[in-house]
Amino acid sequence: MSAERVEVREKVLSANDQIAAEVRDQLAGHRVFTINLISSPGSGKTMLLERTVDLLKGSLRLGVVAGDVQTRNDAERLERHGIPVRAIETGGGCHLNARQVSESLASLDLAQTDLLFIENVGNLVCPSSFDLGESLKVVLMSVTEGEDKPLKYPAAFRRASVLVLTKVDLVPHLEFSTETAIDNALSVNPDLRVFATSSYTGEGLELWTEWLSEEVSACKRDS
Ligand SMILES: Nc1nc2c(ncn2[C@@H]2O[C@H](COP(=O)(O)OP(=O)(O)O)[C@@H](O)[C@H]2O)c(=O)[nH]1
Ligand SMILES: [Mg+2]
Repeated sequence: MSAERVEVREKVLSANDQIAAEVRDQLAGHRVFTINLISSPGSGKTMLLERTVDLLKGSLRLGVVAGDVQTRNDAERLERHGIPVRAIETGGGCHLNARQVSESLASLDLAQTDLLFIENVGNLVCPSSFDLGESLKVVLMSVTEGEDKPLKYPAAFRRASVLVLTKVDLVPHLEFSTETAIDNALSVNPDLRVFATSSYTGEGLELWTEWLSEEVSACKRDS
């Protein structure tokens, strides 16, 4: 990258970081635990959210900000589950930025929200560089993507606190080693908490939603 391009990129990132810090303060003020979901397109982010919302909406007040390059499809899928959802269409952008999230939050009732999910644009590279003011990042990886994705796209795995391995129901049909995939992810980031899930069979979703509930409680206690 040329020196000029590096300078422009750094300016964009620092402007984003400033807005992200404001978003983080705003969310902390309302004690909203916020998750930024990152993965390649089709890894199962929206379906995981649909299942998660069904399991948690009786006990927690939920909200979703759903980003995509184009269409409101994901937002519409999630709205059917009876929770507040805001869609962001980036119109070509390969990631969400903090300003877009900040604008979406303006029309959400944060005082009535315990847990907010941000579904980032499907992309394993760009979203990991842009802080959105979230409490933490969760990276998803489906078993159909191959075990080496953490090695090829390390930044997303390094910056995440949690890895959700998705579509484990398909493992019997694939040449895929769950153990190797998880070892690869842990070699990039030994602190990753790992959940192996299937939104089709429900495997692993209880552990995932229990962990989310505990984090929400900790967020209320600590702030
Ligand atoms: N077999 C299987 N397919 C899944 C699972 N979760 C999602 N899918 C499928 O994967 C595709 C992409 O899912 P989607 O949630 O839209 O992914 P996103 O692009 O990351 O939001 C859809 O065809 C889903 O039916 C799963 O747990 N098992
Ligand atoms: Mg989606």
